[in-house]
Amino acid sequence: PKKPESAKDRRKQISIRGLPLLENVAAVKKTFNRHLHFTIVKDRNVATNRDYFSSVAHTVRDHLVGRWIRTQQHYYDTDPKRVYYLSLEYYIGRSLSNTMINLGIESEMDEALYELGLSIEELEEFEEDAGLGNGGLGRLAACFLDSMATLGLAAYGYGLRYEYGIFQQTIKDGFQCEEPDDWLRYGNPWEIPRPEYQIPVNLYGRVIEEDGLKKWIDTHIIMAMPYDTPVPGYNNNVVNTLRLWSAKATKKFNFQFFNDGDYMNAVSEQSLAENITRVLYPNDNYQEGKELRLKQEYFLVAATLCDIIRRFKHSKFGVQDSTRTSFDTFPDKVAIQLNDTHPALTIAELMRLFLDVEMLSWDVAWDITTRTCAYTNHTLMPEAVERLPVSMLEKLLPRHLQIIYEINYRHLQEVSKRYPDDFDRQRTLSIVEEGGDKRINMAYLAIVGSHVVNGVAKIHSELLKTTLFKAFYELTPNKFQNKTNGITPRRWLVLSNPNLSDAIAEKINEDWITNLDELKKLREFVNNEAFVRDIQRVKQENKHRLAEWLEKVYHVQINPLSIFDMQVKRIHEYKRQLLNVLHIITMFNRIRQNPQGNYVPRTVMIGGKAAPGYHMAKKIVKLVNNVGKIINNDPIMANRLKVIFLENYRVTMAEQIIPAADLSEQISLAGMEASGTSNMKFMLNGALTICTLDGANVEMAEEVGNDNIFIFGMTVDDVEKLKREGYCGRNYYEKNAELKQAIDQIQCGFFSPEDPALFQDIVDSLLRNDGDHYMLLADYEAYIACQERVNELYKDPHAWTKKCILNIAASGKFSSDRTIADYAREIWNVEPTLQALPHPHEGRP
Ligand code: B1H
Ligand code: IMP
Repeated sequence: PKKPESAKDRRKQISIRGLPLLENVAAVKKTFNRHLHFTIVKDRNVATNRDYFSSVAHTVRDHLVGRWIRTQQHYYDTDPKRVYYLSLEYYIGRSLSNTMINLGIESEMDEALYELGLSIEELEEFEEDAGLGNGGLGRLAACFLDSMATLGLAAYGYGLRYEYGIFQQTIKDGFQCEEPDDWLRYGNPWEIPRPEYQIPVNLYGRVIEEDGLKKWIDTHIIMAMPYDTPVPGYNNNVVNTLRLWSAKATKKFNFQFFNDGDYMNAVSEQSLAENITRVLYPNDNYQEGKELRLKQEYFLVAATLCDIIRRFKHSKFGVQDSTRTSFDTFPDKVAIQLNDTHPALTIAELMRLFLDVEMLSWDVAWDITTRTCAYTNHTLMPEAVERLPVSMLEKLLPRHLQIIYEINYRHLQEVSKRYPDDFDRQRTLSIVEEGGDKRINMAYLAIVGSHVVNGVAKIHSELLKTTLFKAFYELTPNKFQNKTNGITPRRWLVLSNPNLSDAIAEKINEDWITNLDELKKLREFVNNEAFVRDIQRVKQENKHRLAEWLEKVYHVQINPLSIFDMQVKRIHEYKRQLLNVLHIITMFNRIRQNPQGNYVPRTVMIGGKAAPGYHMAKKIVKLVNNVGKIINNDPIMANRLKVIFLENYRVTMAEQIIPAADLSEQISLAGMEASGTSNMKFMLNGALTICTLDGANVEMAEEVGNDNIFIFGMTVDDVEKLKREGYCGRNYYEKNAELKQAIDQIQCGFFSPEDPALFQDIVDSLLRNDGDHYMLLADYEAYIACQERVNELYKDPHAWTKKCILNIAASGKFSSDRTIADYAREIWNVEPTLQALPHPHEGRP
């Protein structure tokens, strides 16, 4: 058989039809050598592979620059409505491959490096992930940036430049350890610092009144220093900007020290102010309520709004005038999207700027603010709702607290007009929560201050209306919308799975890259035996590559013919990794009980980070590792069952493993996962899904049909009903012998002989009366039965692969291009387009 083409070869074929242009290859080589010499300042005797990576990155960056400047110039000239995406997280991962793909220069780069005796695939490994996010919410923001640029929107991402991103997870003796993510250590070739555009941000101080005007005085000032990162669209010459702020002490920092002559203290204290953007909070779906976090949130909001207003005022408009003085057109020229409540102080800060700085009346200011802002909710989990102690706001942002009180006062006046004497309802609708320590409910502030509120999957958006935001829905039903999440097909298919991309392109060309609905055309080929074999071969190649890597890293023999069963996501009780473990233990016990039996072999992979302060999540990590250790060393399991904990799961690892998956585990308790997005990545890459009817799984089933997805367990209604009737985990435990055996093994230390009581708290969480909030045991039996259906189908590889093809063909809805087009038309009132800007070497438009 002929040697399989490398991943790169295949990607090359689809990213640009035809061969690399020789003059381009020559130019690339020249530029690369120039950067090695002038930028990195090394010669080839001393240059390391990391230096070569840097040189490649700078070479690629050069191709961005003209397009970037021209795009921004174009926005200035045409003054379209700007879209601002505000997020505390951007989980970007690497940028080199993605940039080359979007610019269409992959084959030239590859050829040039080959001629220089270098392998681009090897060099890519030197790029650190930009891990400025926790999980789905941050990755969604990154996919949105890609789609906004690809759809030609005049969009900007605004966020924080954390010096340390999400921690690096290492596993020591089965336990999770955290190490700081020093991602900037070797520099970041993609960012451009803009020290000349620093913006002062105020904190603390007090409010006085002068001539009827409020003044916020005696504040601490911290400078926000912008770093710009280019965001290229796919093949359209658009390059948008992601602007990340970094905290810098002011030049005059602590001048009282200077007056005392304590120069050393004054300078060393500067780093305190700079702590604001030191590190990303490592919590997913959990609100910690720390002062530093509030500072981060306000720092982002204040610097960003200052920039937005500056750009609005200076934008070219009409004929000659250079400065806008009226804010009447603000909502027509500016859309601000709040990625959850984390930047919700936007509402209060915009009001402060309009009232205290621009001197607008309250009514005008409020009208502009609400028509500009929109809020996306990403979770129903009560512990993730941001409720800021009033005492904290009073200290850090006294003027904003006043404004929030005033917003609430006027809001409640409207409420009492609508519902006179309904004091219960007035309390429910209050932004200020009384009792104990007073708090501000940031979700309520975001709703009141926005013209649209959206959830991230159909079921989630419905639940918002009937549960968390019921009273607000009844008050303003027209505000509420749904925007089902999506993923960018550039990173999650073209980049991560070149083999599959190629197989698809062979049949339906490559329009799907920017119009994912085109994948529907693959349904025509589901009975095309050659195509089925092709898809099967691609998956098998991907699995072989992963198996080799796993054996190298974990020293575990992997059966590449086994079902590659993956659950990769943050470790959280509601995501129910424990249910997966109960299935693993059940398989283990069945094989042990009857070693002669015929079993469909499986390799179960579980990966994800536990928040460092989340005790139960960390115990789950340890349990998975311990169960794996016992099973993987049991000769009876041989090549029938293996369990791998994927250490330090992150964007780059997702790209490597998802293309090799057969089975995607999406088993959260119905009603808990707002959407999920890894579910979509697996579907697009030809895995089948085992899932509950939660989040976007519901719509995936709708698109592909219930026969082509493995659905099990309670629905949201069933969960509701069971909660009402009273759930008791112990009943299920007593009634099901296999379940009882599995739990008993965990309890008695079968998987932790060195410390038999180690997992007592896990068992308690399942069996205690007030434990098991996520009703694992109620879904256990259905889950096991469903896994048996999975095995049955897997025995028929042909039937299995056909379903994979139908899944790929049905995944078009889950492109973030579709999601962004919906936001654009239904929230931002701008029109998406695939129309390219002129190439930078061509004349102006
Ligand atoms: C999601 C978060 C989140 N929802 C608080 N909420 C955080 C909440 O640091 N914090 O305080 C961080 C993250 N993350 C996820 O968003 C949902 O759980 C997923 O279901 C959803 O797919 C994703 C994107 O919408
Ligand atoms: P910003 O980065 O959005 O603030 O916009 C700055 C961009 O607008 C610059 O990169 C220029 O392309 C463009 N721009 C700003 N001021 C002028 C001007 O006075 N004349 C022409 N273009 C301008």
